[in-house]
Amino acid sequence: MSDDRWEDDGEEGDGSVSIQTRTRTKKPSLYRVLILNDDYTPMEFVVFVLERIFNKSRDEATHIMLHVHQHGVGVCGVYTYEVAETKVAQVMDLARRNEHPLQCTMEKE
Ligand code: TYC
Repeated sequence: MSDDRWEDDGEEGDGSVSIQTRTRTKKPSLYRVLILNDDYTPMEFVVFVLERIFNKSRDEATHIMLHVHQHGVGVCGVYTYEVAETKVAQVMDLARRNEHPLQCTMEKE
């Protein structure tokens, strides 16, 4: 058995000693979630999205929004695949429902 939670000296209780194996856990790959600039989405809506979906403070959200407005693209956060995918879908859904062309994508870090 390989379970990293307990120390195991290999003693089986009957005097025999098992061969130790260790299964190393792999760190998951991380993905950047990016928002893209456009000419139509209101700045206030982008700030709202960053607060609501990415848990940013108003100051952080404003900073990221202005960065995207000036440079064309910016990082909202870095997450595991499933979390990043969910956040992209949430942003796209919120944008679509509010009829804004805001675009959000993800890329491997
Ligand atoms: N460029 C938009 C405007 O001037 C604001 C904006 C910022 C839109 C960031 C999208 O990801 C974005 N209203």
